[in-house]
Amino acid sequence: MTPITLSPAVAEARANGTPIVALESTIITHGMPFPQNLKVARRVESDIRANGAVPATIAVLNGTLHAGLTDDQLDGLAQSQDAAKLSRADLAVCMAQGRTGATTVAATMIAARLAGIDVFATGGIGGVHKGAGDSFDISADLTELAQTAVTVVAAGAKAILDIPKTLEVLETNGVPVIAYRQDSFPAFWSARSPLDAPLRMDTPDHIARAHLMRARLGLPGGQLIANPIPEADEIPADTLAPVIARATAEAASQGITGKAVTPFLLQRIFELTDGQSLTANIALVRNNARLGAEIAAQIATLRSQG
Ligand code: PSU
Ligand code: MN
Repeated sequence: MTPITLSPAVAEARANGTPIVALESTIITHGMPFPQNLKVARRVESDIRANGAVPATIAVLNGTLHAGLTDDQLDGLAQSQDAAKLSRADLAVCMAQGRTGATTVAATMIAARLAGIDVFATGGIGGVHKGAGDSFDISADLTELAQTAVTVVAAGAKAILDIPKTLEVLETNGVPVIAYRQDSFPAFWSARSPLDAPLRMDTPDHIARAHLMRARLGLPGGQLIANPIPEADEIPADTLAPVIARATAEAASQGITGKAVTPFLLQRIFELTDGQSLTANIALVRNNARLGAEIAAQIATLRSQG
């Protein structure tokens, strides 16, 4: 038996071919503070429903891998102080020990594939950290994109990462990086970065067709759809640059390493901007959820046409 438990709503959607969008949970436990994290998680789920798809938030609760959480489960996770951060390496260990953990982009992709879900929406992906030449800190999200066939909608990558190196690693791994309706690779809080994305698509239909074509070609990995933050919600890169520099320097001087690096930086940036970064974060996640629902709907339509 497949080791994943579908919520009744997700199971019904699977049976009927209704579009589904997977959501990660590390953004809830390690990406935003309570209670905003719970509010955003609920809001993003309702955005997906409003766009005709079923949300499937992924998490491990007491050893069980879930696709689709009840509101009580979501609430419990948002308030939990000791949920682990689960990437590819951690998933089986957490389940074997009967523990609770939130899934990163990598682990959410693994769960989505197991649950038969094609599309996953989040805020930002992990990538190659600044200083990776010394630290070797490269997120397992990048290699997951190379091997797991899920289309991931994100707002590009945060400037806490080395964006040129992140794009190089994705290229080496054969991951299509597709900017949505613009040429520039978006930089999370800013709609544009100085770099162009290698690919561009302008419609959910084309993205859905490329997703299905990869399967027909027998290509194992996913696609990264880089969806820019709406311009009204942007924070200029200049405003955040000193904040990011300070947070990165603090991480180094405090000896933060491994999987603690990204949560540390996200938390410090939230504090150093008095929560301003969160408003933009919420806007871009909701924007990604909407596009994810549109892509999932197109995939469902194309499948039903055979
Ligand atoms: N980047 C963000 N927001 C996030 C994360 C990354 O802008 O919430 C989270 C995601 O869950 C991502 C994970 O998969 O951090 C990457 O962690 P690491 O760099 O340790 O692989
Ligand atoms: Mn890392």
